[in-house]
Amino acid sequence: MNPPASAVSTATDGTIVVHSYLRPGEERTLAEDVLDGLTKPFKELPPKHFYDTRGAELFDQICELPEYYPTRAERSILVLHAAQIAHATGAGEIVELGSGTAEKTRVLLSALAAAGTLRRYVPVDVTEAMVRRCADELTADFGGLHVHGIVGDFERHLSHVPRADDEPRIVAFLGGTIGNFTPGARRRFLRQVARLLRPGVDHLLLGTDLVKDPAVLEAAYDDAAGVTAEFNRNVLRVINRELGADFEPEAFEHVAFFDREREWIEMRLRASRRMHVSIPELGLEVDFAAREELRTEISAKFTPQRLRDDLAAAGLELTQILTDPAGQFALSLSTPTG
Ligand code: AVJ
Repeated sequence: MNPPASAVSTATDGTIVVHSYLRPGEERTLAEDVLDGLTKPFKELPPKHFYDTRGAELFDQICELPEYYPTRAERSILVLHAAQIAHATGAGEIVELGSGTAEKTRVLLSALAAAGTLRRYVPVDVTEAMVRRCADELTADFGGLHVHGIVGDFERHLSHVPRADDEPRIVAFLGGTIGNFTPGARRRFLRQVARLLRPGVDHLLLGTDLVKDPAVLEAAYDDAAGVTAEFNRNVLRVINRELGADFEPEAFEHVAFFDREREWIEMRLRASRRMHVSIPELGLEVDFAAREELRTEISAKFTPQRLRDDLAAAGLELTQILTDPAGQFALSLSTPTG
């Protein structure tokens, strides 16, 4: 285990510790991913680069859209079942992967506090300001709570998650972000997550969007107000700013469709005409044919059976699956089989 690039305690009484594993300017692996993705026969970019400040704002707006049900559905499950999750797990600690504003997590923290078990929160997020802000706010709101923040990428820095104590732990991965992984990578990632958990003691709390009417799914990723389209094009603005590229974001059309074979939503950007793009920081010149598409995200949708199978392949046994009243989204609890 490498030492953190920086370790800062912000509270004098030791309730907050924040460790950063990102060197300055290395919040993401953008340059490598762009070079890799834009030189493939079918161009693609990983979705994690959507989320600069503007991208995070646009995502927050998406969560409020009438068409985008996952956030509301997941929150309703938490509101309805948090006490039961607290009871079933007896958790003293929540480790949250991609914690962001921790907005939905508060529901769970409140339930653990009410059950009298809450002790520590371990947010893992690439945005240092987010980790610090939620550490400050949550320690102010939950008396006696310790926060051990990790500024890092949950795909690369899981080994820095502190060892579990005596109390049971929940590792939470909410929002359906697991859907961004392709099936093979998804199982590999779940196996890594499973290593943070002790069999029969600790639980993974996983949010997954469910397979449903394609029209409902497609509307959620192609809203009438065009917010998702802006979110999609934002990745080109990130590349322009960070790597000096000259993409014309407006010359790319937003494309979102449900792949019925693979049962995932795919988002793409389609070049409206032939285009030449320079990316000076990479010494890279990229050509787009008219109507050529660049894949920017997959968002997999699950059936209960697929969820069970993926978890099992990662050495995790599903112990509970909770859905919202409309049956749109699932939160599951699972524990290593040992
Ligand atoms: C944050 C990955 C869960 O896949 O639904 C929302 C991102 N993309 N609208 C999702 C997203 C387009 C979102 N996740």
